[in-house]
Amino acid sequence: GHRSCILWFTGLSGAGKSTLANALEHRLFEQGTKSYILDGDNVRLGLNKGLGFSDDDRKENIRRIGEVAKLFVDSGTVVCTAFISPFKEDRDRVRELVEEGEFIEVYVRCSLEACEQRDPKGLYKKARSGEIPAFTGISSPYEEPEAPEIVVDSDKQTVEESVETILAYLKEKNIL
Ligand code: GGZ
Repeated sequence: GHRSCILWFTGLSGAGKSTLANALEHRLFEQGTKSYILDGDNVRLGLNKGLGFSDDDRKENIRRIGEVAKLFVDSGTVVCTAFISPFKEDRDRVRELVEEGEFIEVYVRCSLEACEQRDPKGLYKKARSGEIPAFTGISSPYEEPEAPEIVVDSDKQTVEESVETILAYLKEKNIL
């Protein structure tokens, strides 16, 4: 058996949140742990269709995701969320929704330079030219976590190393 929790991945666009969440889910599946990923693909296109990238919309985006994540915890699932979630206050509010120890903030740290170099979708280029307004890291803020449970340096560690770091934390806390 295992305890359920929220693994809350936060970081810049292109830092590797979804990649890490997917690699982790693969490992959890292999060991028989029920997990689920909430990300832009299944949330921003559905439940949160209609929300954009203003400060207020991001806040509401994160609030709703937090509530959904809480439901997953209630159902006994390890839920991984992969959203920029740029505002500390909004992340802290999600933390307050669940029991002590059930909210695990995973800071996927990566320099803006490295994210911009990767630019897998060409969004940074568009942000620089002004084609995309209020882009995180360029024209909209990202507030770094002050006391995340886990930090992974995605511009220095491999995906596998980062996954091992997260698994080790979950085992140490008797979640797995
Ligand atoms: C940041 C944006 C923006 C703006 C579109 N700012 O790399 P991606 O493409 O796949 O991930 C980014 C995603 C961010 O959505 P989130 O729901 O994670 O953001 S937040 O937590 O702040 O609500 C990026 C794309 O959407 N995208 N416009 N202006 N990212």
